Amino acid sequence: MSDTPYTPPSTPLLSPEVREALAEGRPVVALESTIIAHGLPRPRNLAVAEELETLVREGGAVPATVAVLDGEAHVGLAKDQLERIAADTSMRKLGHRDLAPALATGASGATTVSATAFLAARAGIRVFATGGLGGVHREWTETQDESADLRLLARTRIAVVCAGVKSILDVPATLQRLETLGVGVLGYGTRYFPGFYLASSGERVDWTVGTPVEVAAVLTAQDALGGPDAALIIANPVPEAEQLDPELHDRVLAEALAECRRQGVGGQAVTPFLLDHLQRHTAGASLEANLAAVRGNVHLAARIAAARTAAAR
Ligand code: PSU
Ligand code: MN
Repeated sequence: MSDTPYTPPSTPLLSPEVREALAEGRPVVALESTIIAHGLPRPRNLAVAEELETLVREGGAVPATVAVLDGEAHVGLAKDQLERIAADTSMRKLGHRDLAPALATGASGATTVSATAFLAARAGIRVFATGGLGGVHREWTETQDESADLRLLARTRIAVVCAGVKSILDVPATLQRLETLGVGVLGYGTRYFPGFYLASSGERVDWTVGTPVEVAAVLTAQDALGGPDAALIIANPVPEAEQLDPELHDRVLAEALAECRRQGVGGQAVTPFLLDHLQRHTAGASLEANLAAVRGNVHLAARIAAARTAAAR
C-alpha cells in the first residue's frame, strides 16, 4: 500500500440494470458469489451462475450478483465479470470484514453471505437468495468457529431465502444462536428447519408461511415496526425427491468431518473443504442436491421480491 491517502470509491457500484430497477421500485434479488467461486466445481459453476440469474428473471425480478473486482464492490455483474468470478482460481473469499482491505488494496474476490448481505442492503436491496447459510461449526467448543454470516445478519435488514444452514454445521446450536441474535426464521411450507442437502434437519421452526405474499407481508410488518434491523430467514427446503439420501449424507459427512480434523484444515478453508469432500464422496449427488436447493431458493426469492413491490404499489 502506498502513502497516498485512500479515496473511497462510491461503493458499491450498481450495474445500470440494477440501478434502474431500484430507482423504479422494481423487484431485485441479490445473489452471492462465494458459492460460484468456492462452492461449486469448474466449469459447471459458470453455467450455474448464469442459470441462477435466468431463474431470477423468470420469477419476475432483476438479478444482482455481488462480488469485488479490482478493488471495487459490484452489485450486479456484466457477463464478462461473472465469467471472471467463475474462471479465476485466484479469487479470494471475502466476508464483510474483508471488504475494506480488499477495496483498499485493489483485490478481487467472491462475497460470502455476510459480505453480500451487507453490500446488497447498502444498495437498497431487500431480498437475497443463497444455498445454505454459514453458522456454528460442530467443533465450536474447541475452535470457536462460527460463521460471520450470523452476526452480520443480526444487524442487517434483508430477507435471506436459503435451504437452512449447511448440514456440515451444528444445526441446533446455529438455530439457538439465531434466536439469541434476534434473527427471525420462517419455514416455507414446512414446520421443520430444512437440512440443506436434506429437506428437514429434524429441528422445529416457530413460524410457517406458504406463499410469497405471506412473506412479503412479514417484510412490510418489519418495516412498519421500524425494526428490528435484523435479517429475516426464509427457510425453503429442497424438494424431498431431490434431496441427498439421508444415510449416504450422514455417513459421508462423518468421514468429511474426520478428514477435516485429521488434515488440520481451519478458518475460511473449512466450509469449502467439507463441501468438496461431500461432492467427491457422494459421486456428485450432494452437488445435485445443493443445486436443487439453490435453484428453488432463487426462484422463490424472485417471487417474494415481486410480491413485495406489488404490495408497495
Ligand atoms: N452455500 C452454498 N455454498 C457455499 C456457501 C453457502 O451452497 O459455498 C458459502 C456462503 O458464501 C457462506 C459461506 O457465506 O459459504 C460460509 O463460509 P464460512 O463458514 O467460512 O463463514
Ligand atoms: Mn468459519
